[in-house]
Amino acid sequence: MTPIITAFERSPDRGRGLARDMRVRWALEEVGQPYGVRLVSFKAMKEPAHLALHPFGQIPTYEEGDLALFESGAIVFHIAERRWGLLPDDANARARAITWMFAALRTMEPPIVDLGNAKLLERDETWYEQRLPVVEERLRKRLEELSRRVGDADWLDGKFSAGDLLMVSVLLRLKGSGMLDEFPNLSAYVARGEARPAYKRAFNAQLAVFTSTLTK
Ligand code: GTB
Repeated sequence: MTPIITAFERSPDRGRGLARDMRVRWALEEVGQPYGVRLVSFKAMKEPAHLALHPFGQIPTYEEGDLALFESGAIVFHIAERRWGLLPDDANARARAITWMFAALRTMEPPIVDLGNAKLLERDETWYEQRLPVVEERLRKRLEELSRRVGDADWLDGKFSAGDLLMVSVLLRLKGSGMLDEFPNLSAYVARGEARPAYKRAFNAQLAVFTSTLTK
């Protein structure tokens, strides 16, 4: 059965691949699983049909037969569990890869989202100039720690895994902020992720959605 995911009808990132359907598309491409996409408007996301799939009225969702999932991390994990290519067979290596999935989503993504939100939503606040360096410093500390661990390795723990897929996905949101450039090994790590054929296919697919909306 071909899984169906949801994505923004008009992504606010203008096709830069920063919305969270991108990581699900990438995972599906890595394992060679064809998929369909249902595009949803901001209005439709808050209506009962979509809320039945996603209690918080967001994208992405994932439907496969009578299974419906939400949360990009859970969806990537499901894909990685069901199909070969994103999690090692060895039990300990698999547990470590899953640990990196959590690290990406729970340790790295929150300060990255905080920085984006501060710049996007808090610019006009009187306390913005005081808060921004605090948010940046908190994130910089995490990046330093991650950079130290990655060192000159290609991937987080041996072969590319779902942990790398999620880590690269969350770090990509820093492109253009200048913060990733402070850590050349992390920039190179992200570039290695972007160079993967599966990443490129996923990126082009979500970009095609944006470019098609330009001609409508
Ligand atoms: N924890 C959930 C998950 O990982 O799946 C979070 C899902 C989520 O945040 N979805 C966002 C959404 O549906 C889209 S990805 N937002 C609509 C809403 O909440 O009403 C977040 C996102 C949006 C836009 C950009 N951008 O423009 O750069 C980047 C990321």
